Formats: sequence, C-alpha cells, structure tokens
Amino acid sequence: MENQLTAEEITKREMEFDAKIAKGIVVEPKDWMPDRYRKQLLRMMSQHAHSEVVGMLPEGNWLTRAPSLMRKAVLLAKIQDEAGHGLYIYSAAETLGTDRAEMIDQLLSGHAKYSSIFNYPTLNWADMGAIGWLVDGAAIVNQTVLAKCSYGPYSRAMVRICKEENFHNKQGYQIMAYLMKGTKEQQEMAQDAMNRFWWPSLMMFGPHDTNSPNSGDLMKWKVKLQTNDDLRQRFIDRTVPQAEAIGLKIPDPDLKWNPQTRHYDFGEINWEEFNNVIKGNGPCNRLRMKQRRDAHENGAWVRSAALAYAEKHGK
Ligand code: BYC
Repeated sequence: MENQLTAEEITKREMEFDAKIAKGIVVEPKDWMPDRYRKQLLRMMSQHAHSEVVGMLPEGNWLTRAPSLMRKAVLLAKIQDEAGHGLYIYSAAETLGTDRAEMIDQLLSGHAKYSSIFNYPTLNWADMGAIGWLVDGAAIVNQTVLAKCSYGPYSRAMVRICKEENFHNKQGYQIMAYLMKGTKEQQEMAQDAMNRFWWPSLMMFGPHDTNSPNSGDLMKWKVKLQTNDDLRQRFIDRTVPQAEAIGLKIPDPDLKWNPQTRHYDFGEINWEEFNNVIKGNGPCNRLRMKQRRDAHENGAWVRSAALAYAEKHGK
C-alpha cells in the first residue's frame, strides 16, 4: 500500500495518522495506517494469540488429575476460554492483512514468540491456583489497559477477554485460599507454587522500559498506554495484599511497602533467566513446541473436514 505513495504523501499521511491517534480516535482495519504501526500490531497481537493457545498446555497437564469433578469442570471451562481468546485475537490480527495459517506457521517454525510464562512446568495441583491467580492476574492488569488501545479490533477483543480472565483469576485465588486453609501439606503445596510462579509472572510484563525496543512505537501510537514497568508495579501492588490475606509469603526478601511512593519496592528480576526463556531455552520450551506441532498435525483432518464442509455449503 505504502509503496504506491510518494515519500511526501507518506509523510503527510503519517502526520495525519499521528494527529488522529493524539485525539484518541480509534483506528479501524480499512483506515490508512503506517506500515510500521501495522507490523508492530501484528507482531504483538499474533504473539498474544499464540500465548493464549500455548497457555492451554500447562493447565491441560492437570485435567486428568484435578482433585474433584467440580475442579475438573472448572479447569476444563477455563482452558476452553483460553482457546476462545486465541481465536478472537487471531481474528482481530487477520484484519491487518495476514492470514491465520501464516501466523501459526511462524509459531510452529519457531519464528514467533509467545509468553515466557508458559515455558515453566506445572508440577503440583496448586500450580493451577497459581496460574489462575498470578498469570491470569498479570494478564488482566496488562489487558485492561489494552482494552483502551488505539486499534479497534484488538481493543474490542480485550473487553470480552478481560471479563473471562476475571473469572479465571478468582477461581485461581479460590484454589490457593482453599489450600491455605487445609493441611500442612496443602499449605506447603500452595507456597511451593507461589515460589515457582511469582518471578516468572513478573517477567510476563517484559523487560525494563529502558530495555524495551518496541515500547517507543507502541506508546507513541497508544497501543500500549502504560509501560512494562508501570504495569508490573501495578500488578505487585494489587497482588501482595491478596497473598498476605491468605498467609502466602512472597519469595522476595527485598519486597517492602514504601510509604513515600505508596508502592511496594521489590527485588531485581533474574533477566538472564528471562532472556534464556525467550530465546527458547526455558525448562519447557521444547516440550511446548512439540506439543503444539503434534496438536497441529493431529488436527489436520479437522481443518480439511471443515474446509470441505464450507466448500460444499458455499461458506
Ligand atoms: N514473553 O520491546 P518489548 C494469558 C519480547 S496469555 C515472551 O518490551 P513489547 C493466559 C518481546 O516480544 C496473555 N517474550 O516488547 C493464557 C520483544 O521481542 P520481539 C499473554 C517477551 O511487545 C492461558 C522483546 O521481548 N499476554 O493471559 O513492547 C492461561 C522486547 O520486549 C516477553 C500478552 O501477550 C514475555 N513475557 O512488550 C492463562 C499481552 N516480554 O517481538 C493466561 C500482549 C517481552 O521484538 N503483549 N518479550 O522479537 C504485550 O503486552 C507486550 O507484547 C509485552 C512485551 C508486554 C509482552
């Protein structure tokens, strides 16, 4: 699209686009947009969609071992919701002109990222509580802001997703609270899950603002309305009192309420670990990709059946 325009015309359109964003006007798929805006959005939205889909795997690991029928039904519903979130976001990303099959190819060939958090193993039942409470809790903090972002299809997808994530968050917290009222072994299980998931949950917000190459563009175009560090702080501030209320300890010796800033101070994230995980060397990266590739191959017959049905019925 841009290569049909002269450099002068592009500059003029970019200025008009920036003015539109500054006024808070929402961008819709058929509106003109700078190539870089389209690329940044596609990168972020496809990663987000992949995260929802890969995110089903660590929880799927506990479906057959949930401790009761009720817990199993709730977990199943949550995992199905995550699949739905992936589909909404893939659909929203397709409005930017890239086919879903192409996005999925990028994931399966290892060229696209998904959230670092899903490369950690789920070792005990309390991990289902920690994921719902901490991981979905972090996602809500991030996504509530994305629901006001400048791209219409993404922001609208976020509104519904956030409602469902709130349910996920509460069910996770309820699992943790229940375990904390239980036996010593149950309490230890909950604390163990907390110890393993706390730091990786903080990593979900991405690198420090000073090391975040994409934030400049994304903030300028109001895709991101708050920075990685601001959102991380907001998550910590709201989660620490919740942990204290049920007797869980945050595994951070530097965590302390700061009456001056009215925020919690906290210790430094292990960025070496974060970088290793996003480069593909986390504890479960290879397993997750294998599971996704197998699921994709095993689902080939469903895709061809759906296609044959659509062709037969003219859809
Ligand atoms: N993991 O410039 P930066 C869920 C990458 S799932 C992996 O700050 P940006 C759920 C980043 O992509 C919800 N990679 O990037 C599902 C970039 O690499 P590239 C998941 C990360 O985009 C099932 C590089 O590091 N939520 O809720 O400005 C069960 C530099 O970073 C991560 C979303 O996807 C990471 N944590 O900011 C339960 C939210 N962090 O692309 C729950 C949407 C950074 O240049 N995404 N990287 O190669 C975002 O808000 C932003 O993309 C991020 C990163 C805050 C994640």
